[in-house]
Amino acid sequence: MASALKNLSQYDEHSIPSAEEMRFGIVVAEWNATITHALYEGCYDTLIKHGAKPENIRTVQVPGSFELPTGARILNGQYNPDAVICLGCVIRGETSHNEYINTAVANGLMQLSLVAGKPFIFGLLTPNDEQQALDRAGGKHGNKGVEAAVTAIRMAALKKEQAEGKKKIGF
Ligand code: RBF
Repeated sequence: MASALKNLSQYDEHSIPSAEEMRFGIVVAEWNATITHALYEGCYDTLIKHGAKPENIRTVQVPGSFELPTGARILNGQYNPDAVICLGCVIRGETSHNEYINTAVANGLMQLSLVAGKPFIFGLLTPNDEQQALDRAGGKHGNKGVEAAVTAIRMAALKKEQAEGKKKIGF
């Protein structure tokens, strides 16, 4: 029940700013490709749905999720998008490798966000098993790639609004 309320893939489309003038970078991890490609599809389609132009979306692939922050930094340096979206899936195993990778990615993306002053979106699934991943990559819990795209648009719009001196308050 509670998780149904947290399915942010269902959102008010009219409340999302237009992405027409925005440029996006997407970084996708190749590990667990069935999952990450589904995240990518949801993410890309959502950006396009909200007005982003295909020529303003640049995608790179990295081997695993651990490489997402480095891929994001390279893409940001070369393309300078309004937001970078990172998509990956680290499935819990018998050892604690997942904790190291997940923490490194979270810290890396937060550092990049704060240093660059722009959004680096954490679109990393951290499931206990493959079914939990499938449930969040177009299954019963929506598609976290869609949510990553919506967050990227909203944060890029926030930055543009502030740069233009526009005040926007209210929830
Ligand atoms: N990368 C992922 O994106 N998802 C995984 O589930 C995943 N599991 C891994 C498990 C182990 C034991 C190791 C060593 C790596 C794993 N990786 C995974 C790859 C990791 O993100 C990275 O590409 C490599 O560690 C090379 O830096």
